[in-house]
Amino acid sequence: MTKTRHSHLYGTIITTAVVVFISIGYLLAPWFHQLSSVDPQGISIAAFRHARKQFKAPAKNPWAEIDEGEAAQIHSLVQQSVNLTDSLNGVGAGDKKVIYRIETLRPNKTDVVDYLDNNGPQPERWARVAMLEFRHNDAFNVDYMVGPLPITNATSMLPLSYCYNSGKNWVQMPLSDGLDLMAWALKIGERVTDITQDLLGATVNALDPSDPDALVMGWRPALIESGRMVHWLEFFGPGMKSDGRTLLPQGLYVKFDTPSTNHQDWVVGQWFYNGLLYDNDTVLREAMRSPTFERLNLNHDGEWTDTEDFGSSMAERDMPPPLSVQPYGPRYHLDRDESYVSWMGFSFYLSTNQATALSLFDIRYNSTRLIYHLGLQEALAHYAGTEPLQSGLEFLDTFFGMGSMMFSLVPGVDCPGHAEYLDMSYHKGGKMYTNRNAICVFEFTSDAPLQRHTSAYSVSVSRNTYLVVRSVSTVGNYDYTIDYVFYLDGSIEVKVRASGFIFSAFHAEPRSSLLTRDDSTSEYGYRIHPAVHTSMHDHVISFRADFDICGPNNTLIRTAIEPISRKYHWDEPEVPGVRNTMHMVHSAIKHETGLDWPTNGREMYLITNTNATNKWGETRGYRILPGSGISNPSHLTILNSTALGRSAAWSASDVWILRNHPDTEPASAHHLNYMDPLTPLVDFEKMVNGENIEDEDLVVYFNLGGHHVPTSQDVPNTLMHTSASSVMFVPFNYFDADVSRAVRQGVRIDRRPSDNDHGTKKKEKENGDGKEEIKRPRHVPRESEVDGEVAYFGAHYTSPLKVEHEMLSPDLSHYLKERDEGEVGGWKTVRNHVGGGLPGLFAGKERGSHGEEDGEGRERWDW
Ligand SMILES: [Cu+2]
Repeated sequence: MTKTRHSHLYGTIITTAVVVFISIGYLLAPWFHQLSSVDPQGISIAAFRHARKQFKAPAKNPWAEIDEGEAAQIHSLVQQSVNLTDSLNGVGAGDKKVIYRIETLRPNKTDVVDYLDNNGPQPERWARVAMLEFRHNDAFNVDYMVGPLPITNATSMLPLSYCYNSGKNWVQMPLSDGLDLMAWALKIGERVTDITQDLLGATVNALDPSDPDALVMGWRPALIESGRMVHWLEFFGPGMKSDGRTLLPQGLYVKFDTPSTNHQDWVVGQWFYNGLLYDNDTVLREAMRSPTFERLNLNHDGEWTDTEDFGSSMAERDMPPPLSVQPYGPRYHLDRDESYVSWMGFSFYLSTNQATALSLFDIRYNSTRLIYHLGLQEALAHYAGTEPLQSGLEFLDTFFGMGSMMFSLVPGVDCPGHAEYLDMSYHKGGKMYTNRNAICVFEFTSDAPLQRHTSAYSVSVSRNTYLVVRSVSTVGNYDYTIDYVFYLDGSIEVKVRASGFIFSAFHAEPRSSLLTRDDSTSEYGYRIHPAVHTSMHDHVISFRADFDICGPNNTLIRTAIEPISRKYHWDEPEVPGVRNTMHMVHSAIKHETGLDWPTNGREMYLITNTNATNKWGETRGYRILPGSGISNPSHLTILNSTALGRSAAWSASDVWILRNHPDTEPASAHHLNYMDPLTPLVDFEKMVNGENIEDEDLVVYFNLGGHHVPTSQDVPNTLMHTSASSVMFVPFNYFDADVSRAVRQGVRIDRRPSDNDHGTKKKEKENGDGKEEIKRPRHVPRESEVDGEVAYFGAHYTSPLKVEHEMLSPDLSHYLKERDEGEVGGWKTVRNHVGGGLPGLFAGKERGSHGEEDGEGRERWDW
């Protein structure tokens, strides 16, 4: 072997070794039995395993959630100083303050960047403390900042308002306690037992909310204004088994007016039944005595609301399905202490929040930051309908806690059997809660290849393996599965899939009439049961992406793909006039604005750094575009929603591009906007104020979701593949070429007849066929890669493996349990203590606990 040849081969081996080292995990030895300590390609499994075990984040996670020790310190500090603190009008006799939430106040971007990029000091750690403050007849949620931590003499407690563009640090709550309202509602319900028994065939049971035969009352605000709230309530049918309460509206409604938090001021308003308003229950009773009064069909719970069918059997169902396995263990690296992940060139930190669930921070590719922050902001579901409950029904789900409702995932089903899990911990009402296995991380190989090509000489195909970070937020009737997906080419996808029970409308149909189709009611949905209608609604789910493409200063380029008629001199004389063709038109967006996804994909939105070019002189950037799903993610259909007020202006467009003020405008929303829609803490509309956005730090807000018009196929549950939407960030001249080439795994198969087959190749070589030489790949596969005419790039399985049963069907008997350290082999149950669904939505719904305790042993509505 010549020196040159030797050097080349040496280089190849080094390169290949590095690539293989990165791309093959030989971990989790318990799952792997057949492999010797050194794999066939000469890579030490032990070394890889060691490296993975030793893996450490490059820095402390600056966004880590407050831990139990910190929370306890803060709690006692605030308790000591609570009477001294007064941001409002003074504490008087009978007034009260309750510590509600303690969580991390995320540090300023400038401080974090200095820490991560310039070896600057670790950013100061501060907490956000939310207090419930009761003053006379009014209730307030007041936000404070406490820091720096750990607590010393330098630690102070200050009003937190710098990150809210209202300038306030408080929200007046229209109710001091939602459970009070619910209890009152049940009392009113009991007062009309004769009416409900007659019309609905059942009664409420205020004494036993778990009574399986009792009616419950669902609720929506008709008006929220300066501490006043007007509510419409509807009776819903009994049905504890399936949790399908939202499928059981019964068509009797009552209005409540609560002008203050004082019960003495509360007034029962009109009643509504079969399209008619009744001034009070007495008037309704009188009407019911009339022989012409029409009683309507009812909805009864039954098998139809059950999500599961354990009874049916067929040969195919009784065979287990194909599943993903990971016999050598994961290939990503995870530092659990810092919630830091690295995979195939990507790295990022994870951070959780009670309202907004999971966020990713400092997303880098090959150590270069792409995105500083990527995370959920708010999830809106806005309904419409012909009856009082549905007509203005809207939910801003962070109010209920998209993070605290990240319930435990079910291994092997929510995520593949080989996934790893992280917990979600949070401090509320004086207690630390942990949702076990709330986040899963796993690699998955798609059924479809990443790349392929068949040439005359060979076929080459690469696997599409990607990394997923997943969590599910179950907010009442709906389950949102949120994925952050990383691809080998540097692409990132954010995807939301919804499942769970729809919130249905009552279909008013007299009992005397036959089941007929009524065109007038198909304006808002479709009939799915004798007295149930689906209710059209829009899901608009806001995400924030703080891009830093080759540095913080970026420009959004809008590249239009347009038809054009142009004359080209070479066309003559055959084409004497213009040629009808197309071209691109590039323009920078100069001012903050909202954009919609262009029809026919005729424009590309590119986040670029106009000062950074790739090897070819082209501006480096990432394209933002709708990804996979059922359709383009949509914005809210309703214009200037009466119900939303100013609380969710971000829902009006698909995408927003804003000048980034990461410290003073860190979010598009606040989870208490729901309670103060006219003067919200964070008013997104104010953030879009025409600032110049060329060559500035930019932030992109984009919406996922869609127009959901449920049909009979949404019963009993909406299916995820019919309700998925995603947005992708795809490198766009960011790299010099496709970077997945270096990390992907696949195979090239020589399609030419082998030497043994008629000696064709030998003849070609002998003939000195130059064309053949040029066409042949120049990479000389190592011997270990070559199996005859089959050349693998990256690793592949070389021998049979034993797959542990645990990977195929994880042991779920430990679900919601954790090992009791004091007892060998003992498991103790840990429940997700989150109040059992959606307190405040239904009175009488929950089995057991309604909500959190307020620290005085009293149950309180989960604000
Ligand atoms: Cu929906």
